[in-house]
Amino acid sequence: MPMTGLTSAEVIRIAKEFGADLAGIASAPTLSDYPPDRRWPQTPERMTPDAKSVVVLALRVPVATFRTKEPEAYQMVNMMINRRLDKIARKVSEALERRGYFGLVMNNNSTDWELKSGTYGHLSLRHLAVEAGMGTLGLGVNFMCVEYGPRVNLGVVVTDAELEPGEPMTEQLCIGEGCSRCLYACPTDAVLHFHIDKRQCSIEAQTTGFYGAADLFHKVLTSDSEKRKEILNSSDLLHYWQGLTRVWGCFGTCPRCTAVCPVGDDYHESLAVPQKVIPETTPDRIAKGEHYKQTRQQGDAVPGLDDWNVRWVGPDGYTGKAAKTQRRKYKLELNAKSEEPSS
Ligand code: B12
Ligand code: SF4
Ligand code: SF4
Repeated sequence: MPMTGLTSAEVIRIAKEFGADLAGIASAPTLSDYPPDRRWPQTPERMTPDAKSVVVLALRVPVATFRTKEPEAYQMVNMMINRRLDKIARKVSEALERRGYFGLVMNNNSTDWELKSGTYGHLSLRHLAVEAGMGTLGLGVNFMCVEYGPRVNLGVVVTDAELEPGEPMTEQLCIGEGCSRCLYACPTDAVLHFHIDKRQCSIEAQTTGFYGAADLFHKVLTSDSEKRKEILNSSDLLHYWQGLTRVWGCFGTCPRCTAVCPVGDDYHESLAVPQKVIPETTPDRIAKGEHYKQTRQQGDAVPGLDDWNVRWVGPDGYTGKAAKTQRRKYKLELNAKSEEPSS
């Protein structure tokens, strides 16, 4: 047992009191031993050699966001949630300091130029959440938990407090290739086999993100005056301006893979009906899901499920146990609600 006088349960309670929907603890040495991609290690020891534990915070994305026809609400809410996570993280950091420890709040959406040309964060928050025992990674590597499926954003506080870490789940929460709903819904075919095509995803998920902005500058610099005038009058420029001034469209602009994922109490309660049909489904996408299913059944090599990566997907595979427990809990809650006296 760690000898800190501060327990994980206390820290988790504090985080929830400050507004986190879920919280967990990961061990810094374990994170250093198991960096998600060994070529570019995203480890707490790079932040500070004194790191002992990492507090992981999660805020759910309200379901209403996935019941609108246009993605604007999701874009807005994503920005708000990440800022709210920053505030909760700061409060957790202050609470840790009051107890004699430090709490280093990390930016929850920036990337590090030193790590794979600026495509990886200083830490990989999804992997931290898995290490903290809060859930597992899905087919398109979204982090998912029993309560809200993949509809959560994450924040992080690195600390020198030695806290008991959560136990990573060994059961895969993602239903897997037999479901493939995220793959069917993805407008840019970015969902791979427990992996993601980041360039393709960015087209929809970062409409005014780095690649979009760089592309706009490139066009302006290399165009003749007529073409420049055209660019100045185009919607591209408006989007870029909105991205800069309203932090809108820079990231988190595509709700599709998260909206349709059937894992999560929130899905059963509020999304099963509106998200049942996936209009983007095509025969090609169905065939791709079927191909992934066969590949896995035959035991063929899948990089996303290799000996290293399977750790975060769930080494026991999908057994349905977590889903059954979830449905039972959901039914009990529904029954309890219906038995409540009406006022
Ligand atoms: C860069 C980034 C992106 C990039 C790249 C995503 C990525 N997978 O890395 C893009 C623009 C594509 C993106 C999109 C989205 N993102 Co984003 N993103 C980040 C960011 C800033 C860093 C991610 C990172 O460091 N990844 C680390 C690498 C190691 O992970 P990886 O590339 O997935 O590698 C693993 C697998 O792919 C697998 N693998 C499988 N096959 C192979 C093959 C090879 C050769 C290799 C090397 C690996 C590999 O192995 C690796 C280890 O497990 C984080 C914030 C943070 N600091 O964590 C947010 C973050 C991950 N994003 C988030 C969100 C909300 C999204 C979107 C849902 C937003 C949206 N809808 O518009 C989408 C979802 C797309 C998806 N299915 O992944 C949330 C996570 C929410 C969740 N529940 O998972 C985060 C944590 C932000 C936050 N604070 O909440 N994101
Ligand atoms: S965020 Fe959109 S584009 Fe990216 S993987 Fe999910 S569905 Fe595809
Ligand atoms: S939609 Fe299905 S396949 Fe995709 S992450 Fe969710 S459970 Fe897994």
